[in-house]
Amino acid sequence: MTGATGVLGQSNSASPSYKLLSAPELGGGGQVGNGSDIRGELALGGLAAGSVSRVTAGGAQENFNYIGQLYDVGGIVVEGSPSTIDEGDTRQLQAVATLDDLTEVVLSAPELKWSVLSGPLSGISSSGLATADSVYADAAVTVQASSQGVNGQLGLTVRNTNGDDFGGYAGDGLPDDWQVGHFGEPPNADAAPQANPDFDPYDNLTEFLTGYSPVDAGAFFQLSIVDTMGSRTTLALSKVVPGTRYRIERRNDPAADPWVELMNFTTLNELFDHLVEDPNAPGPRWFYRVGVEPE
Ligand SMILES: [Ca+2]
Ligand SMILES: [Ca+2]
Ligand SMILES: [Ca+2]
Repeated sequence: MTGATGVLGQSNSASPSYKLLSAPELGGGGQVGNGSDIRGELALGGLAAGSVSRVTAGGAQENFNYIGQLYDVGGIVVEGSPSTIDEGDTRQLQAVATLDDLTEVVLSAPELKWSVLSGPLSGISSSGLATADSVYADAAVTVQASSQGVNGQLGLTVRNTNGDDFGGYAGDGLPDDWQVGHFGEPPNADAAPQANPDFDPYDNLTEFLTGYSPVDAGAFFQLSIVDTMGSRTTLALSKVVPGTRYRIERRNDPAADPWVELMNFTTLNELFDHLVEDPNAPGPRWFYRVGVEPE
């Protein structure tokens, strides 16, 4: 027998002036006693009603149920199903102790202590309700339940169900995992959509939409004319990526004409040096531009 025990009054049970009565009204964790000279704290509050005995004087009632069971917590198993939590959501956890007589009891506060060992949980309530933080990618967490110096642990996964909700990177139109991958966890002003920390021609949002690194001054989207034959012009887009819509526009007089859309398209695969043909370019000179937007 080691450690604290969960039953009080056992030393008094042999006294002729006391009787042990079951005490279902006590619930878990309460302080019980006979009001004068017997008093103790339950060491573990999750025992089912009726399994904790109360010492009382006089013996007005004799509803014997369980008396004087002694136990140690041999092990704790933490249960929670399913083992995934969507970010921002909650999951009810339960800690089950196996006692040294091989019975099992569900533990509860205050004898049971919850803690988050690692991972993005904002906390666990005293009743075992775990709340997941926002994440930028699926993330593992480990929770622990402790009682009487015995620990039980459980691994859970917080699922990333919203790609743009992570801390200081939330709601800015850039995927949080892309921002964390290039700029680390927030806050980082360099990660803002309109920032251009590599001082190339394009801001971060454009770099993302065109599939280029926002931290490499030598890597950025380029549009070029690779061939002209009469009114037929071939354009090259340095790279096209899935998830982005490309819009090709043309005009003749940059001072007077509006841009006219020639085509727009998306791609299923990342392609380099993607060629686009304009078969009917008018006039002695003309200009092109390409716009990008989320697909
Ligand atoms: Ca998220
Ligand atoms: Ca974001
Ligand atoms: Ca840039």
